[in-house]
Amino acid sequence: MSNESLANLLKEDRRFAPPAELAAHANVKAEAYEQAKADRLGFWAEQARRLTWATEPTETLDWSNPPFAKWFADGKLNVAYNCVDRHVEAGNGDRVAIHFEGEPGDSRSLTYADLKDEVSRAANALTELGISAGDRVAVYLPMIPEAVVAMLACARIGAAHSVVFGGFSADAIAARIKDADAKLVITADGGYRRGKPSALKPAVDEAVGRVQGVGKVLVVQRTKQDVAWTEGRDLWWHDVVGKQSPEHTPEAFDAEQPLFILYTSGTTGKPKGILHTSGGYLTQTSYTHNAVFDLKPETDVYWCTADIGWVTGHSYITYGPLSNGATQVIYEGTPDTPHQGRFWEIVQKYGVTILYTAPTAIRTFMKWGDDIPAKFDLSSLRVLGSVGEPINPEAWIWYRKHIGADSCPIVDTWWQTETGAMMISPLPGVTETKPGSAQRALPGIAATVVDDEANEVPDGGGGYLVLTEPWPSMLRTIWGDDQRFIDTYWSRFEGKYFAGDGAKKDDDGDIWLLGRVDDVMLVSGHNISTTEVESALVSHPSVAEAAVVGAADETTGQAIVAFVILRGTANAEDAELVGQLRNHVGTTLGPIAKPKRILPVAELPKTRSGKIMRRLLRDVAENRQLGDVTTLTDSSVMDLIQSKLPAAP
Ligand code: 6R9
Repeated sequence: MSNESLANLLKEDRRFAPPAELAAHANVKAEAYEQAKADRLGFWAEQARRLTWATEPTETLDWSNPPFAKWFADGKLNVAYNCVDRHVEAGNGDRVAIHFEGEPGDSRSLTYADLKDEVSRAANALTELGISAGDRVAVYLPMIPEAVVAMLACARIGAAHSVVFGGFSADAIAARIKDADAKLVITADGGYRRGKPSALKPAVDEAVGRVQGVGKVLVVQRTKQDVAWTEGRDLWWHDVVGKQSPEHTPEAFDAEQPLFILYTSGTTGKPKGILHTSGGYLTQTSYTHNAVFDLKPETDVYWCTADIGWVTGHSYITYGPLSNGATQVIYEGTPDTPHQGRFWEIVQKYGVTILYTAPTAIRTFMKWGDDIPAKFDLSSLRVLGSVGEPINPEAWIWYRKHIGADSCPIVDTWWQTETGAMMISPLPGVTETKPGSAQRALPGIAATVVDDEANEVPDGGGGYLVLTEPWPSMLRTIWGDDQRFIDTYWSRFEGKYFAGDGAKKDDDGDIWLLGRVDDVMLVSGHNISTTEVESALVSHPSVAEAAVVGAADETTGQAIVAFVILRGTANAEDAELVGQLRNHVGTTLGPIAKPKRILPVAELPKTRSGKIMRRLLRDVAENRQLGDVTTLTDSSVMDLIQSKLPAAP
């Protein structure tokens, strides 16, 4: 972004009060903000008591060597004990921890007692395979209960896991194994995706062949497809884990014991290994999961549709929900297999009460049509969550109306791999929500928006999102690269964490996220957010999804180019419609935001976590060779887009 602060174009006046019944019994009330503000560290020390510690911490934050934080450093705990054993000891062993729904329709439920046995067996197996505290284990699995068991087994013995999205290439796996120096890989023969078995082990075989140091590969049998087998290296999970004792004594580790490394791609250079540790991370994932979803573990059925390979799966499938003793659904497959109502069928089947999904999924459901969710009983739902990208106001309204019976509060949760847990979000029993805004920092969190000179912008202004105080689940460093940690996050504005997102404050001081700073467009000297133009396009009845980029332009510096997916009956060849869309953006946001070109496409390039990869669209719009496509869900999408394009003027 240049010196001009981000223009504030979108006006959104719709407001939704929390349902009275929910507000009356909410886990967290409005006072929490004031209490946490009055004594921030005291607030987090109190939240740490949600956990069971082998040695209670007396210290809260050690910030003597910023930006390297230590939280609860003299405390000791076992993360897996907190997620499993203590619920069994409290008499809740019969409560279902995981309702697993496989894509082909197979299902099984694991109680907390079952999970304790499984995690203990897996922990014993890891020990037998020579893994000990401080080692790293790579995990490359489909969305099956063993993914959660593997993560918890690592945590239980003090080893750090590094989960790699199932479906990432051998290159990506090899780079991650190498960077973290993993000694063991846990994978599966395959998983089910889009109605058929999809192999996982070949990519691991290729990756392990290329790097040093991986002694064993532990293989879960999921699809029973044929696999190549390296004797002496490959072991079946059911053989090795199956024969172990279900007894395992959890050892207490320091609060700062590494828990996991998770790689984020970033825009350039090699992926960053984001390091999270134990006590602070679990405190904040547990607190936010309880507060933001108003979780009632005795009665709620929670479902987060994320993949375990994304931070959302780590914090809001494994650690947050299980530390809170929640009952949750895990679904293996895609939302359109075997039919486009699969998600709603699952909500109906298990009586899901809390649903946490991504804007990309919501926009897809909008495109498929209102009639699909209408066929199912969704009346169990009471709180809806969104994560991963800014949610366009129209998608927010659709989610509330067609999924949430026009009454469920929506919590739009802003956070990152680096933050470890939610940072900015409404509270369902407190906040009067605004479609498209994540609104305000959670209790105990300090976030604001600053301009180029690090000055806080006034209400109504736009700029960069920063976090101004350390928080318990913050990344501790980039694995093996402290300098890159400092340079990337702590050097842009002195003493503040730079999130890399553009944001604005509205007249009430509420925060609206406007997309990655790298994506902000500079048109005739005005900084314009991709998010606002996309939201304006999505608010037109003919548009289901939109991705907007700035392409080099001789006259205006950059020109706005929009790629749109049209809804059901709209015709992509209709030149008049394209004119209408341009005018619609003009009247919604102002003439400066009118796209120069609008290109109807069938699909948009997305990462495995559902984020639109605007970088690739910019390459297309500027007639350049495509950059790195390895994190795309489906790389054929780009061929499709390029083949449909008229030659650039
Ligand atoms: C949890 C996660 C982080 C980036 C983040 C921002 C975008 C996530 C958002 C959101 C607006 C939200 N993002 N949630 N933008 N509103 N509610 O997504 O982590 O994969 O590391 O991505 O995602 O741009 O900086 P991660």
